[in-house]
Amino acid sequence: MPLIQITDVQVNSKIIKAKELSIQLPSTPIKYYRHGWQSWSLAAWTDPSPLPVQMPAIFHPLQVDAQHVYKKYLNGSWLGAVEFADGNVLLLGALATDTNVSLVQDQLSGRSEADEIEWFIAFGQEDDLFEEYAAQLKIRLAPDAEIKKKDAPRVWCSWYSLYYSIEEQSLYKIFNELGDLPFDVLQVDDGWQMDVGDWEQNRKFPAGMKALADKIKATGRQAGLWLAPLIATKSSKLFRNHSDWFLRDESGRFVSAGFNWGERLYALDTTHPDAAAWLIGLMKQVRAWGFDYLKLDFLYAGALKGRRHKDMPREAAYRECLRLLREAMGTDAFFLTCGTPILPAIGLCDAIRIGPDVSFFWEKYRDAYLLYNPTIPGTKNAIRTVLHRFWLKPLLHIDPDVSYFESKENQLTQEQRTLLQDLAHICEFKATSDLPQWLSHSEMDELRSFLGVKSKIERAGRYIFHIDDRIVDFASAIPLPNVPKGLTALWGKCVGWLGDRYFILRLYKILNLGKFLKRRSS
Ligand code: 9PG
Repeated sequence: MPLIQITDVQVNSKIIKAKELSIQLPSTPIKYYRHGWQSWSLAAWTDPSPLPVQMPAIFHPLQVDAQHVYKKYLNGSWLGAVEFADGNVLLLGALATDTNVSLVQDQLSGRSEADEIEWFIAFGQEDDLFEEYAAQLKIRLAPDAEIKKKDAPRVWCSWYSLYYSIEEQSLYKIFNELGDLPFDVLQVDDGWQMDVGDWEQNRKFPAGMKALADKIKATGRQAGLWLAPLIATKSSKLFRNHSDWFLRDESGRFVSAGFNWGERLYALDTTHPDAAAWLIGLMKQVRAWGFDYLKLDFLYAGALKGRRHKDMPREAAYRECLRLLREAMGTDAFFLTCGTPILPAIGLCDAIRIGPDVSFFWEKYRDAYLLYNPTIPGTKNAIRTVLHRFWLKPLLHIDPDVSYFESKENQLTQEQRTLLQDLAHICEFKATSDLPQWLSHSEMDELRSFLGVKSKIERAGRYIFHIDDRIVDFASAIPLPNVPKGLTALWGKCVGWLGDRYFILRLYKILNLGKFLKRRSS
C-alpha cells in the first residue's frame, strides 16, 4: 500500500491510482472533516476524535452508512480532510464510488471497496482544495451534464406544512391561493400513494394523478411529485407479488432499509432485470401523468450492502440504477435526488438534497443530546450539514430544503428563520411549504421578495457569507452537542433502546399523529 509523505503534496495537488493508500501527517491535526454517506448524514468539521454512535440503531440504514457506523476510528464516505494548527488543510478524496477515508492516529487513509481507483490529494487553503476536488469530480462523473444551465426552479412543496395529510381538494385550494407568487413548481410530497412500493393514488385522490398534475399546470407552473421508488414495506403489493426483487444478505435474509411510516423498509435489488424494467415503467408512468419535477427519495436503499442479482459494488449498482431512472424520465424532467448517497448521484441528476430535513423547530434535546443524532429533522442539523457540503455547488444544484416565512405554526425565532432563508440564498435553491393562510401580509411580502431576488453571493469564511451587502454568519448552527456523560449518557442509552423497539416507534407515531392533526386543525 503506498505511504505518502505530506512533503510530496506540499506545493500542488496530486492524483494517485491505488486501491488503498495512506498519508503520513506531519503533526497532529486540530480538526477532522467527516463526510457522511447520504443527504441526511452528518457532514462537519469536528475535533479529531470519534463521536458517539448515533441512536436509535434501527434508523442506521437510512441515516448513516451502516457498514461503517460502528468503526472505532474517524471515517467518512469518499473523502476526508484534516486541518492543522497553522490553518492549512490536507484533503484526501476519491474520484470514484465505493470508497471510504479514515483517520487513524497520524495517518489519513483511503480504501476502495472495488478496484484500484484515482485518489485526489491536496494540501493548502481549504477553499482551493475543495474547489479543485469538485473540478476533478466533474471531469469524471459529470463531464457533459446539462445541469446548471438553468437556474434551479422555485418550489412550493407540500411536506413541511401538511405532512401526510394531503388530499385532492385541499391541495387544489392551496394551488389557487398561492395566486401569482413566483413559484416555478408545485410539488406534491408523501401521502398521495397507496403504499410505499405501490405508486398509484390512494383514496384521497379520487380524480387521479393526471388530474392533479393538470390542476397544477393550469396555474402556469410545472407539476412536481415525490416518490421513494427503491424501497417498499412488506404490506405493499409490490413486495407481496415480487419478493424475489428485494435485496437479501449473504445468508438469504432480506436486507433492512430501516424504519419509517411505522413499518420496516426493504430495498429493491435494482440489478434484477424485472425490477429494473418495473422502475423504468414507473418513471414513464409518472411523466405520462404530467409530472416534470421528480423528487426521488430514500434512494440510499439502492446502495445498501447485499447479494445482488448482478454481482457489482453497491454504489456502482446504485449509479447504474440512477442512470436507468434518468434515461426513463428523460433529460427534460427536473430530477432531484433525496436521501441519496452523494458521490454516485453526481452527473445523473439536476439537484441533490445535501442535508437532513429542516423543521419548524431548531433542535430537540432528546434527539441532539440524548440520542446524539445529527441526522434527525431539525433546522440546526440541516444548516450545519448543508454548509459543510457547500463545495458541491459547482457540480449540480444543491437543495438545502425549504425555508419558513410563517410565524403562526413555527417555533423558530425570527433570526433562525432568516438564517434558513439565507441558506437558500447562498445555495440558490429556494423552496417553501408555507400555507398562504398562515402568512401575515408582511410575511407574504417577504416570501415574494425572497422568490424574486437573485443575490450576489461571496464566501468570506468557512461559515461566513456576503449576501449582496449583508454579512451573514451561520456559526450558531455549527456546534455539535457535548458528548453525553454520566447519567445523561445512561438516560440516552435507555431512550435509544426504547427507540429500537418497533412497538414503541409505532405508538410514538400514533401519538405524534394525534398531536399533529390537532396542530393542523388549529
Ligand atoms: C416524506 C419526507 C420528505 C422529506 C424527505 C424525507 O428517519 N429519517 O431520518 C428521515 C429523514 C428524512 C425524512 C424521513 C425520515 O424525510 O427528506 O423532504 O419528502 O421524506 O416522508
